[in-house]
Amino acid sequence: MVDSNGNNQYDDADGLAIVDNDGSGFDLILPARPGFIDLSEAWRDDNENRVKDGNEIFLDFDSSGSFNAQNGLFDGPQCTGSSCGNTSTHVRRAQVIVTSSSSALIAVSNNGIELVNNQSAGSSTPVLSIARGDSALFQYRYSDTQNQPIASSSTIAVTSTVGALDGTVADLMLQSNQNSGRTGVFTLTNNLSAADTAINTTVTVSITSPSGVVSSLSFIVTLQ
Ligand SMILES: [Ca+2]
Ligand SMILES: [Ca+2]
Ligand SMILES: [Ca+2]
Ligand SMILES: [Ca+2]
Repeated sequence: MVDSNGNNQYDDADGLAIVDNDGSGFDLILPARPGFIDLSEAWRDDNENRVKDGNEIFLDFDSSGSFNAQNGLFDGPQCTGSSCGNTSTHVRRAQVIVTSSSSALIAVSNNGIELVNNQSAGSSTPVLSIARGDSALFQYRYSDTQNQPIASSSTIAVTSTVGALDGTVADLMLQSNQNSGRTGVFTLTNNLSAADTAINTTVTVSITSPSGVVSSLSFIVTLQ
């Protein structure tokens, strides 16, 4: 609440209950107008919809056996107004936690077209051909098995048996709770000399989880 008259107490002069907040705890809520933030009992918003659904657990502050919504009263100490409720409340703050699988999904695309992924049988024939001296740009997307971020501290490595790689070919997964996978970009250059004959190179994207589980995706590119 905002102590608008500066007397270190909640009193009627400080304003009435502000009920247009979801009380989910996902946001640090500070009142933008006189009054106090009126909170329901604290609950765990399992489906992140900012609504207390019937199957979500809650802290039963008043031991009533049921979930109490906002009560229109100021629940906290130093209350002298006509809207005083409980003398304390559960202070809460919510944070999304992602539990990642050790196995990773990997897909590689070129020019916006997916070439291969590690959920289906890989191709034993070349997926692309690169002229001598030219480069091709590849994007790879990776996630855990639920399309969430892979485990933090996983390592990501891109290798090729022939040709020159550049870009994000060695990376470390940082902590993240974004609701999606992550992408990297690399180029493969056909650095064969004029005297060389065309050759196939095998490119591999490999992800190693902190527990040592390796997920990888290999594909063949012809260096003309
Ligand atoms: Ca006051
Ligand atoms: Ca919910
Ligand atoms: Ca209750
Ligand atoms: Ca209240």
